[in-house]
Amino acid sequence: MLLYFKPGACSLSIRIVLMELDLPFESVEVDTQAGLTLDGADYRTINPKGYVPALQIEPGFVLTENPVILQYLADLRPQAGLAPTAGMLERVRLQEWLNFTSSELHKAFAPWFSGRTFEEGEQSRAETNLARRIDDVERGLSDGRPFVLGQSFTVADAYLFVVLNWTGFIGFDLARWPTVAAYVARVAQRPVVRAALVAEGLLQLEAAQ
Ligand SMILES: N[C@@H](CCC(=O)N[C@@H](CS)C(=O)NCC(=O)O)C(=O)O
Repeated sequence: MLLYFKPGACSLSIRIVLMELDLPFESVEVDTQAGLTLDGADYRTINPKGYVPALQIEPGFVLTENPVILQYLADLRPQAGLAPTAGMLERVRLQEWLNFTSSELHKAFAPWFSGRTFEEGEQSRAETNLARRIDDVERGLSDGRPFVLGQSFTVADAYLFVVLNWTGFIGFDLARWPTVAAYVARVAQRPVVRAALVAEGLLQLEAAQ
């Protein structure tokens, strides 16, 4: 498989899951602004939508959309337990978290990643909206569960962690949400997550050991 990614972007969750599942893959970095892969290909010929992630499953078959790729991968190795079995209520709960992360939390970061500077009042509106979505995560984890579905790490945690980790990039302090802050720290300690961060140049190798 071939992963098209941008360091630290939501495509990092696909890398984490590929590595958690020990699936062989290669990766190609994409400059989404320029619409080019780092090896010089026109990225729109690979993913006409222009964003990452894209995962080439086999020659001629490219899958896009983070929540879909994550579930596809989890279902390749069901024994790893990264997603409950399709058809079970717990699987629907996983999809609920994936959709929330994608359409609510991820998109709440969009104002910081738009490439333009904030206009008057815009940043505080964006911060209020982001805080509301982080409130939702705090509430979802408030019974003390270590991961979103309970005791074990799933693909929903890979995606949620990557998105929450952007708070560090934009300087948004998680101190108001102690459960969320502890969750991010917990997932960041997973050896595979640390290795994935190293692979994308987001963590020094020595710090990961
Ligand atoms: N709906 C898409 C959203 C993907 C997305 O927002 N990708 C961002 C990085 S996290 C991106 O490539 N942005 C660059 C761009 O849109 O040019 C998915 O779930 O995969």
